[in-house]
Amino acid sequence: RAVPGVFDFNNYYAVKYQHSHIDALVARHPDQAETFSIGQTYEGREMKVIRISNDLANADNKPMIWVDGGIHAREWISSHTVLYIANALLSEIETGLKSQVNAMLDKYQFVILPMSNPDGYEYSRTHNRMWRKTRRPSGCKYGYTRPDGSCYYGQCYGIDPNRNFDADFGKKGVSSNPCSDVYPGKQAFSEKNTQAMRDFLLKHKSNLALYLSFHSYSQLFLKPIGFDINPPKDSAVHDAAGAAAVNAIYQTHGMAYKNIRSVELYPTSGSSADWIYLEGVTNAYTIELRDTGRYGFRLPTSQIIPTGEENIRGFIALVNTL
Ligand code: ING
Ligand code: ZN
Repeated sequence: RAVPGVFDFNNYYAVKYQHSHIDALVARHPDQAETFSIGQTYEGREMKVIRISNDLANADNKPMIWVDGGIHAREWISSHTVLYIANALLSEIETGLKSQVNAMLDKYQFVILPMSNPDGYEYSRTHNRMWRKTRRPSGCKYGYTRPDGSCYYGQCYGIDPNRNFDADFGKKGVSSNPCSDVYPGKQAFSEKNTQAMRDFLLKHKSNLALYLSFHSYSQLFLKPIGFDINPPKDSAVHDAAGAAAVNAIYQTHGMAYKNIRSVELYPTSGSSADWIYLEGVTNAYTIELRDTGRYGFRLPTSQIIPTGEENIRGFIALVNTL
């Protein structure tokens, strides 16, 4: 199932290698794939997407499906699962799904961002495996800044990108301490990586059939919204979409993913899915991948392929509810 000479899904890879894999995929499928950057990060890395369509010249005639991963640095499985989905859409792998994949390509174009927080991911690879946030200096610990601007208790780094979107910004499931893992930033979209996503998604929002964001871990299909215990007006659509996805996932390897509203996990403000939902995109979801805590963020490489296998099937089932 590995991609000979190009990418095998038995390892976690550096950003550079993930990006060159996207280039290799595009080179192998010039009439079905293209790549471009939607912006740069604080440390200057590209926000590199792969766009997949069977009618690239007129791709905007089809409704768009957006998939992202890697928004949290330590959730390594998420970007690799998103790359797995991109490979499956190009029938590099999962050739048994070809007719279902091609049926999706007849209806939709796919814009895929495997690595939406590359600065944090590289920091997690090289300095602190449990890093979650971006890497921009964010303020002083507990907010204690000297008059000259220096810090009493130390400099903090990073903003939680999944608290940095403009949805009930700064209210729930956040901390005002810039050193916290859930520091949302001074204002919504303070980070270059979330700005890049905002600008691209807003430009295409009227054409967006699905927004899907992969995280880990806990095995959950998370529906809007995170900051209100009352179900939103589209909850029947959401329930059906989630049921289809978790059922297809379960059929693959017997892994149980729960279908819940994100507020039922814990209340949160500022998530990407909630923001795009409030912008009018009805189908906006987050999937928390394997596992349920045994390995947590340090999911063994032997589970990359099975996680990909169950999630391409969940993805197809989800798209078929749209
Ligand atoms: N979990 C998500 C988080 O940002 C989430 C859960 C997703 C909440 C979407 C609300 C909306 O906290 C992880 N593991 O990051
Ligand atoms: Zn996450």
